[in-house]
Amino acid sequence: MTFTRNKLIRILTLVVVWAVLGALIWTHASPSPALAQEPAGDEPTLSILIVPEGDGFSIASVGTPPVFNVGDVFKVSIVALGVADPGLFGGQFELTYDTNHLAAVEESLEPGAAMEPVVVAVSNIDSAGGLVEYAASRQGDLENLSGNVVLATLRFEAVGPTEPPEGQTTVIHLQNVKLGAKGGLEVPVVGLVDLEVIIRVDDTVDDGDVTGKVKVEARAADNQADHEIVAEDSLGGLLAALTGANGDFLFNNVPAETYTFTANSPGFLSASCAGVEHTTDALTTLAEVTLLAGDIDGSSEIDITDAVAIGMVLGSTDPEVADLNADGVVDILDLILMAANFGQTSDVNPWVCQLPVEL
Ligand SMILES: [Ca+2]
Ligand SMILES: [Ca+2]
Repeated sequence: MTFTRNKLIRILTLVVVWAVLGALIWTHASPSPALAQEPAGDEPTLSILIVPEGDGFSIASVGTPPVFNVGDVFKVSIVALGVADPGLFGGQFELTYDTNHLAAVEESLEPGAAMEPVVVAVSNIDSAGGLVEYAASRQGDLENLSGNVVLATLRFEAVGPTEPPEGQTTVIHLQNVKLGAKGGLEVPVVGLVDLEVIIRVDDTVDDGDVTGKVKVEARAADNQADHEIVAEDSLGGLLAALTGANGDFLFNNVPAETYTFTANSPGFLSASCAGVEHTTDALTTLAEVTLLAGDIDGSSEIDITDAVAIGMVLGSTDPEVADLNADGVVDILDLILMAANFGQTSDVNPWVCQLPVEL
């Protein structure tokens, strides 16, 4: 069966969270290296928990640590568990995470509902450094909160696998925690419980392909081999493909991403198409493009430099980039092809690879 896939929120059932919660409470009451000290009295434990959201369910496997697939997005709560009298009015914490495996989702850091109305003093996500900073207090003449208090929630995307080796985890780590009650009284915290998750590459579903056609001016329909198409994803990853004799190309098993496709062929003006969303299991078909003749030096503009480059090899019967029409000689016909496009640039000649959908 097919689950709704990437970019959708991946969910645990309430049952799972209660299992995790139960395990934490059990841990709290048992000798465990997870806690630096035994609970003494009524001090709360600050924990990072995965929370259920929506009605979907597609976590790769249930258990501790939870397992996600690359591309999954999951929500966590930072929860003060077992807050007793006098209660809690505000808190600050930092989270660190490994950016090789996880990305905090921009704008997703929010106060817990019970904290409202709330004054948020610090709410930062440092995506490059893998750091989240948060500090917030309830606002006005309100009561302290007790029990299990959600300070804040936040979404993470699983961006890189932790396996192999099997069972290897990545940690979302709590640090610099301070909780307080009304009147500015510090609430001691007895233990900080990090969240470990496993991230896998989901190899149960084939990625979809990307196909299309690239041609160049002045050459026969069956003489369009070896034009290069480069696909660059949003993180700078590159894929490349070459055209066959009729200009058709195929990228096999392309990860779901947003790509910029650029078509190149020596002597011709390159053309790019940005913002192409490729979904995992679908075939993406790009509209055909014909590259303009004359950019001999590959500078993305056709200008006097290209004219000079043709002039320097005029009459040559050696294989030359300047033999634009591929008839085996560089001559006036190639110069005419180039001159007709004089002044054109890649910027003003994009590859319009996604045509509007006709209704
Ligand atoms: Ca040029
Ligand atoms: Ca020629």
